[in-house]
Parts: sequence; C-alpha cells; structure tokens
Amino acid sequence: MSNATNTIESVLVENRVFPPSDAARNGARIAGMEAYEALCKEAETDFEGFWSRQAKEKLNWTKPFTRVLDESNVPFYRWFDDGELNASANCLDRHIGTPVENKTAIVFEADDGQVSSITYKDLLVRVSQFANALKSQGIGKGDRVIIYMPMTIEGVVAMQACARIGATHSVVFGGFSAKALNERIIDAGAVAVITANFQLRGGKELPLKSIVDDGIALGGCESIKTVLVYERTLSPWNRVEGRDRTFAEVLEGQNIHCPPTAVGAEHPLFILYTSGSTGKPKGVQHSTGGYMLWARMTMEWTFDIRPEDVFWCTADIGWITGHTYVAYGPLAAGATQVVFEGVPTFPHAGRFWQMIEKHKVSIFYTAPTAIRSLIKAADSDEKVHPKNWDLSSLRILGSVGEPINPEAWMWYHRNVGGERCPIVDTFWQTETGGHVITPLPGATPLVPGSCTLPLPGIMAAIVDETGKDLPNGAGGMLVIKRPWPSMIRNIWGDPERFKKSYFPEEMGGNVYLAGDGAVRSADRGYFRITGRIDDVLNISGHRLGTMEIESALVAKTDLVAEAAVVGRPDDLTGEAICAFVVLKRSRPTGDEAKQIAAQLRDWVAKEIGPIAKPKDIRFGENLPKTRSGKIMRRLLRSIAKGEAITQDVSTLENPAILDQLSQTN
Ligand code: 6R9
Repeated sequence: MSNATNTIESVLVENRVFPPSDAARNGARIAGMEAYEALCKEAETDFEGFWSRQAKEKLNWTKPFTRVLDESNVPFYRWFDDGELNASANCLDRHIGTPVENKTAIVFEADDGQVSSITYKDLLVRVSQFANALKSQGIGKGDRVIIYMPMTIEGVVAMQACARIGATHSVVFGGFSAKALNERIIDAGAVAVITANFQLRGGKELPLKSIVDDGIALGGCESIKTVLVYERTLSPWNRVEGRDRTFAEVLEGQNIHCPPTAVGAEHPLFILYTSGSTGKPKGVQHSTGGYMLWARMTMEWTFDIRPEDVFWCTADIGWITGHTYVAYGPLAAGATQVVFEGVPTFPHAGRFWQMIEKHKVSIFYTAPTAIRSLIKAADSDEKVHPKNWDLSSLRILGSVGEPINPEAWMWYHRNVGGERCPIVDTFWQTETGGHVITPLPGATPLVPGSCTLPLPGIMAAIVDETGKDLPNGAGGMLVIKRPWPSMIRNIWGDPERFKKSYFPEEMGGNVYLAGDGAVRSADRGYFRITGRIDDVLNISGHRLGTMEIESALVAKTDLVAEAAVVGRPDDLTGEAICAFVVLKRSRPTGDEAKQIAAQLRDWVAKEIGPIAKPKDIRFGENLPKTRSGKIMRRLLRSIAKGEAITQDVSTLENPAILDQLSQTN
C-alpha cells in the first residue's frame, strides 16, 4: 500500500493534540484562542474597519487611502485603492532611524558554505544603487522585468529594486527551461531580463545566462531591450553586444540614494506564473498595498516574529513562498533572515541542521518533501540525523507547499523541534499571496496533518458544487467567501480566465474557489486539505499542470501521437508524474521502451524544466477513451497507482487497452 493512502488513513484517526506551551504562548502577539477568536469576531463585525486599521498601522503610506474595499466590479476587488505607497520603502526606508537600521537583514550562506551578511542600512544602499541602474537602462514604472536569478542577496536586491521604481517583476525559477522563459517573457511583455552567468547548486555550476539567450532566440521577445548579468562565478559567458550588461557595468557610479516611486495600492507589484488546469501557465497578478500588508501581518501572526529572531525560509525566490517569506515579509517585519543558495543534501544531508546551529535560527520554514527526504537520509545514516547538531535556538517550525503527513509531522516535532516548538502547517497558494489557513503558534492547539483554522478575516468554508455549505466531516471544495487584501487581482492579460478559474458562476461569481478539496474535523472544525480537485499536480510542493506536461510530450512531433498525464502518490515527493504515451510508431517494449522513455524525459526537461520529468512512462497502442473520445483519467489514475480496476468500464471504447497499460515496461 502506498504511503499517501496510509497518510489519509492515519489522518482520519488522528487524535493527538498539542496545545501551545506556556513558552510559546507567553508574549505571543496572539496569545491563546480567546485572543484569536476576538480578532475573528472583530473582522466579522466590522470587516472594512478591521482591514483599515491593520493597513494604517502596518504600512507606511505616502498618500493615505480613504476607501478600504471597492466591490463595484466583482470579482475585480480593489483594496485601499486611492492610497499610495512603495513596497521597497515599506521593507527598507521604514527602518532607517530605528534600531533596525544597523541590524543584519540577510545572512547569506553560499552553496560552498561561505557566509556573508548585510545590514538594513547597507541593503537600502544596494537596492537604491541597483534601482538607479535600472533607471539608467530606461526601465521605469509599469515596465515588466523578468528575474531569472539564483538564491543570492542579489536576487532579493533585484526584486526590491524593481519594486522601488514601480517596475513589475516576474521571477522565473532557475530550474525552468528556455521555452518556459520564452513564454513568460512574451506573455508579460517584459523589457528586460535580470540574470546571472551561472548558479551554484550542490557543488555544480549550472548555466542561467545561456538559457536566457536560448529563450530569447526562440522568438517573439522583441520587447527585451536589456539583459543584466550578475557574474556569480568567474566562468566565461557569451555576451550579446548592445543588449547585455554586467551588474558591475551598470552599477558603476550609481548614486546611493534613489527616492522610492510612490504607486497606487493596486499597482501590480509582481506577476508570478503558476500552473493551472490548461496547458498555459497563469500569470498571477498581485497588488502592492494589500500584498505588502499581508506579507508583514503574517510574519507577525503566523511566525510571531520578534526582534531577536533569526528567520529562515528555505524556499527559492522563484516560488511564491520565496516572494512573501524571503523577498518581502521578513524585511517588512525588520527581521534577520538566512538566505541559502544551495540544496539540503550537499555536501551532506545534515546541511539544514548544521545551518540552524551555525546561524542560531529560531524560526525554520520548509516543505514536507524536504523533511521526508531528510528523514530517509537520517534513517540510513546516523551521521546526518538532526541529533548531531544543537538545535536549541529553534522556537517555531513551519511547513508549506503540500499536506504534511502525520508521520513526518511527528518526526519534525521530535527530532527538529525537540518536542518544544509549535509547527505551523501553513496552507496557502500563489493566488492567496500569503497564509490563509494556519495555526498561530501562541494560540492554536495543533493536530498533526491539519492546517487548523483560517486567519482572522479569512472567511474559508467547504462547499459543494453549487456553493452550499457542507457540515463538518463532509469533504468538499475549499472556498473563501469574502475578499482579502492579498488575494490575486487578475491573470495577467486574461481577465476572462481569472473569472472562470477562481469565481465560478454557479457559486454566484463572488466566491474564491481555491482548487483544493478539504474536510473539517467533526470536533474542532479544523481544516484538512485533501489535495487538488483540478488537473494540477503537486510534485515536491511544486505545482505542475497535467495538460502542461501533456502538451510538452505531444510537442515531440516526430515520436509522440498522444499522451495523458496523471499523478500517483509517492513516498518522497508527495505526488509523482505518470505519463501514458501513444507513439506514432509501434508500441515499444523492453530496452527500447526504456530508451524512448529516457528520451521523452529529457525532452520534457527541455520543454518545461527538470521538475516536470515524468517518473513513470508507460506506452500503449491507445489510451482508454469513452465512445465520445474522452480520455478516462480516473482509470489511468488507478492504473498509475497499481490498483485493480473496479470501476465500471462499460462506456469504454477499447477496454483491452487497460491490461496493456497496466504492464510496466
Ligand atoms: C504556497 C504554495 C498551492 C497548492 C495548494 C495546495 C498545496 C500548499 C499546503 C498545501 C496542504 C498545506 N498546499 N500548502 N496543501 N497543506 N499546508 O505552495 O503555493 O505553489 O501555488 O501551491 O499547494 O494544493 O493549492 P503554490
């Protein structure tokens, strides 16, 4: 039986409860459930007043807002929309003249273990100079800039500098392919790309700049006028004259002051592409005001961030978690944070624990997939078990990206948290901008495997297809019934898709549909996320659309006739990609099948990125289809899991195909 099935069963019988310790509760911003409930009540009774107070208290406005929420064009909600502010000023300038200015903003640990750090004051200078450099290249307010950078201080500087001049950034994860980059450049209509010559991961030097060149060469990128290159390593790279400039060249002589450009609260701070249920990734557009409010508030609510904390979120800036909890939230909160360039298993699988000890990390935020792989490593090699390091600096642990199975939760709790640290299992999405359902460390009694309760002001519910509330214990669709400040504002350039994807007509057109299934516990009403209900897969916490991978496979036109992709449970990565492929030639078997499968995996890595490589590839002469020609994915899901087919297959055009697809090559 697979681990995921185990997980579901063990969650169903999960009855361990971990109330907050006195240490976690004492001095917490939200101390105890009474305090949490009082905030929820306040948000319910005076919804706009609640958000107005938060936004005034937590953000610096250059022009105060007079309107809180504009609902005149649902679902295009507008928050604080006549107010003006700057995101970078709210992360940096805000601290100047306070004790935070000389505090360390970022401790950077490189792949090879070298450490450097920068104070808030110096970070402001770095960001300002780089912002001036961007201006010198003709980049300004409203322009879109692609960032394709490794995890470095420079990556954060690039994002902050764009925000400072009102340019909208779109960060593309360094593991995405030239093709993926090309599509994003075109969709965003970007004027510049900020990249590095190489990135260092796991002791290897991996190219970035040459992939940018390849991406632009694929065509349609005439909007790109400038490519800025951070020379991360000494290795040579190919310069395109007239277009490429190094960081050193554009920074030369730049003024250390750059007044932040005030923008309207609804000005798009960034676009971040994520997978949806069709082949084309969605450009999730976020605001400046509401988003920044959330970044700061959730640092305070969920992580209860304190001046002496050392915060470490292991996510890459290419994902939403790296936006809200690396590039913006910790800085807005005036925290010291660790930024890590490398991978958890290099030079050994104790790297995370070693770094927690070395930097005295007090809040550690990572993904279940990392925890599971480190459990496996510690089980097979005592030397990398967390017990070998002093983790007593830890105060709070966090989890994000996918459901955390109770076994992994308990291991994290015991072996990393020393049974002392609350674990905040934070549920949220690229679209939500920040946490929406999560425990609060000083208040919420924890139940392993549950993200517990919505934050104050988040009207989360579980409903059926018509939008009707379901009772606790009944599984259904997760929705949020009222807007919230950091919600997605639009899909870049595609308002129709925005409406269709997130605000279904059947539910009245004003309820946010998360795309996840969920169930609330009978006793506490705690939420447990059961996984996506659309065609989105979650591989190691990374979102990928089945259609996206199918399109990539069939784009190999010399070989592939048809392909269907489904997910199956996987012990380590949560879900694994399983592709069923019909070739244009006869069905291969044995070594030949293995060879073609390897070829297709490489092809998908080139089309999308290595994270999208199917784990299983099965060949058939056909795919199971209904008489009307629809691929029956639920049958494919059963086959992928290795389950016996018990469903009704009478509507199937070609039932014999099931046996063929069930055979592993
Ligand atoms: C932040 C992030 C979003 C999808 C989401 C859900 C899954 C995230 C989770 C979780 C269970 C949690 N997800 N956090 N599932 N428990 N604590 O991951 O954003 O990349 O957009 O993915 O991830 O399925 O819908 P994103």
